[in-house]
Order: sequence, then structure tokens, then C-alpha cells
Amino acid sequence: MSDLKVAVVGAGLMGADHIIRIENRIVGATVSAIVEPDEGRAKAAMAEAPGATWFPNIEAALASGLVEAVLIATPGQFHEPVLLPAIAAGLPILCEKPLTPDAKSSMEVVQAEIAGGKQLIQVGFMRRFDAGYMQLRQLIESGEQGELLGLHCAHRNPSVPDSYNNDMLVYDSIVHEIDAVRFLTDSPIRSVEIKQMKRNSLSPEGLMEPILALLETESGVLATVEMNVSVQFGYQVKTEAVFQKGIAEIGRTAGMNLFAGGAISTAEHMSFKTRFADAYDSQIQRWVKAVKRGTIDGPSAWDGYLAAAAVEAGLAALHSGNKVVASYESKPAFYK
Ligand code: ISE
Repeated sequence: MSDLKVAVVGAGLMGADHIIRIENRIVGATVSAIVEPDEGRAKAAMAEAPGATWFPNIEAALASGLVEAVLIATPGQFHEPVLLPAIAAGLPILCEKPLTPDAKSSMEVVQAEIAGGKQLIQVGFMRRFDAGYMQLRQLIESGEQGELLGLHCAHRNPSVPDSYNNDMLVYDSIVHEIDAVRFLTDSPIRSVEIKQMKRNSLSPEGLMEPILALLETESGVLATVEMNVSVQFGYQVKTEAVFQKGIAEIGRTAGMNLFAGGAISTAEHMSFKTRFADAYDSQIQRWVKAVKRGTIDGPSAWDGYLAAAAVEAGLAALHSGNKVVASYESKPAFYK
């Protein structure tokens, strides 16, 4: 079977990483098009994918006949204008998280997909492909340690780009825990409450963080989330699960222990690109295989909508300081 011709939309941090991944590690796919309005970025990306053609917008790429599938890696607020024409063209899509930043636009995307009559969209919640998260989900499902009582999640970034704002703490970052907690517990988020921790004076001006979010699932599990984007020392995503009979921990960085200078040290990740490299590889490889079978293999547009609706509750909680209950449309038969 010939290689799947993928258009990568957005050649920023994540898009560039996916281009390198598809060209070097993924079997059965090639980057045939790079959609990027910024010429400098496009040129840098083309150097990694010599067979690709550069297009300044999605419409031109779709009209070229060079595209069989679309990978959207622009920031969340730019997803919908790419999703809608790609759906109209009937092409399979892997859309980086969040599907869109709010529930209304996510629902519009869901409705466009339903109108097209075929599930085309997979959302890039890559943590579902991480070995630790998959193992923890199995442990919870098995009931081996008794019932799951609660989760403690820590989501720490060394720093964030200048474009990062306060609301992104929820729609760009905690959105991962919103999906992961649902994935682990198999239950939607019922409510969100957010408290400010003591502000880190090293945080960029205007950012009020770290914050502590309390996610409650419909099944009654409470998850605490420390969202902290100015920790300086590294990139850390850890979860501790509290069961009736035991505790499970995932996400502790492993690797070489260095005993030197009177200390023991292990290198910490500095970016999600390395922390989740294996998860991204597995996500994209499984997506490529699924596309060839005419299906998806991962979170759907409906999962993207549910996350967006919980994010909306999270933003209201962040702005008001109150506990906010999420509200969801009922699940269309199309996704059952
Ligand atoms: C970024 O967009 C990601 O998706 C990372 O996984 C997350 O750790 C970071 O906070 C986000 O800004």
C-alpha cells in the first residue's frame, strides 16, 4: 500500500515535531503538504520534508489533489477554519487538542462531521497513548486495588511562551487532565473548582498561577490538579491514584542515575516533546493505520466536545472562584 499523503497544518513547535516524526519514524505515511502562512517557518519545515509542497492556506492545499489526510497542529483558536473545509472535502483528520477552545464551536464541528455521514476526526489527546496512563486505566478497570477513590495530578511546565495567557491554564493545559481523568475513570467531569495557589513571582506578568483545580467526575471521583507553568526546573506530568487498598503512581521520570558531587541525579524532561514522545509516535502510527482502514483509533470529535464543555465550566470556575457544574448536550446516536 502506498504512503498516506498527509498535509500538516501549522509548522510551529508541535507541527514541526510531527513533520519530523512522520518523515522519520512513522511507517506508511509521508508529509505531502505543509500549510503555513509564515514563510520562514514553512521553509524550515520543508527542510525536514523535502517531498512536501508549501501552501499558505488549507483551501489551496485541498484543491491541489496532493492531500489524503490532514494533521492540524495550529493553536486551538485556529482549528475550526481548517476543520470545516477538511470535513467538507471528506478527508480524515487528526486535530491537536483542544478540538476548539469552546463548547459552541466544538459542537459546530461535531454537527459538520455528522452531516458528512462519516467519523473523520480524531483529537490529539496523546496522553491516552502514554504507557503509564494506559497501565493505570487497566489497573482501575481491574478493581485489583479496590475502588478508585481519588487522583492527584501534577502538570508542570518549566515556562510558557509569550502568547500564553491566563485562560490557557484551563483551555490549553488543564484540558489534558480533563480528558485524562475522564479516560482513566470512564466518567465525564461533573464540576470544576479552581483556587489560586500563592503566586510565583517568576511567572510572566499577568499570569496568576500556579492554580489548583478540583475536578469531580460524575462517578464521584475527585481529582486535584496542580497546574503550574513556571516551575523552571523541568517538564513534569505525574498522577497518583488513591485506591481502597493501595496507591499507584505514574509519570515519575526514569533513566540514568548519576552519583556525583555528593548527590544522586536523574535528568528531567524539559518539554512535552520528549516527555510524551512515545505517546505521540504511537498516536500518529495508530491513526495512520486506522485511516487506511477507513476509521479512527483514538478520541473522537465527541470526546473533543465533552472536553470543551468541561473547559467552559473550568473557565467560569477560574473567573468566579466558584464551583461550576459542567453542562453537556446529549450524545448523538452517530457516536454510539
Ligand atoms: C501545551 O499546549 C501542551 O499541550 C502541553 O502538553 C502542556 O503541558 C502545556 O501546558 C500546553 O501549553
